[in-house]
Amino acid sequence: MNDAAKPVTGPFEKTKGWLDWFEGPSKPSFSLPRGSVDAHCHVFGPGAEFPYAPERKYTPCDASKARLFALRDHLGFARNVIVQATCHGADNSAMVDALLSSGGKARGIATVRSDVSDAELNRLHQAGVRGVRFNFVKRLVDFTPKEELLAITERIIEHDWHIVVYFEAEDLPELSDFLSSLPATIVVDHMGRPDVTKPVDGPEFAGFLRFMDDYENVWCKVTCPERLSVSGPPALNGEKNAYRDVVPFARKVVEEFPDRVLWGTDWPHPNLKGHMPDDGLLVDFIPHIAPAADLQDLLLVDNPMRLYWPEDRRR
Ligand code: 0GY
Repeated sequence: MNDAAKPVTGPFEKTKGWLDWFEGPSKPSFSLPRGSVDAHCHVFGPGAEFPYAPERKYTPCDASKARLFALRDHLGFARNVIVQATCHGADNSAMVDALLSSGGKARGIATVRSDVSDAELNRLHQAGVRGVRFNFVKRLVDFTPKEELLAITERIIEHDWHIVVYFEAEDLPELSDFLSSLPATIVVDHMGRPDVTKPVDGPEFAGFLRFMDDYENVWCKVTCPERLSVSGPPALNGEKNAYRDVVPFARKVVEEFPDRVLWGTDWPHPNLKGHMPDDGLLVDFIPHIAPAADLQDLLLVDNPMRLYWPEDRRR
């Protein structure tokens, strides 16, 4: 129940209308396979310790590493991939601090600039960073020229990192040549944000599927139904069959590209507007998009382990 507003510490004030993460999530009915990875989540601050970036587009409530790790254990995940949130800009301190406190159970995706030093890249790698995020969503970040993104790519490929990309569906046609030219694995956030009111077999989503089909280095996070859904129902009040309008999209990607998909909670769910999901019920979304046990194993264990912990893979 979200009855008490959660704080932001330090000299900050939450963005007006900010929805705080859900307190007391339910226990999922779906039993996650052993060794499951939450491959998309964030930490926010705490602001008093890790100040939010001056260039940020929103100010969240704090969402600490301790809360993230408690959620991991409660839901039944073994590991996390912590993605640098835009509210921290290119200061990766909060994310790195979480990685270093995780006992090896978290890897990270950083935001860096092309003038990042070798020493800093080495430090990030040692802490568990395995990729960078290129964010093209205009409401979240200022524009970064493609030359700068290429220069960053050149810096990170020697570490064998990959690139997580976040864009809106309408921007894929303009971006696809650029993204497919990058000499690294590309992981697309939230299925490229499809408009789920359009048909799953319509031209827009077909374009995304073709992009994945054409480029074997492109992976996809089948995440964020709570962000993409229009007709719900939301993962609240015991609803174990939530976000039905998103299911056909995610299920299609899982079934067509079973060894290039990842899943994550997106906790603490920045910038949601209508509701804040119960993360336990969000986990109950998984068997609707990956109904068979072999698909669940790939989505939740084998694929993220291959990308983030190749040295610990079970096979
Ligand atoms: C997400 C989604 C969002 C924000 C961020 O880094 C971020 O600020 O990722 C969003 O507002 O869509 O991927 O968690």
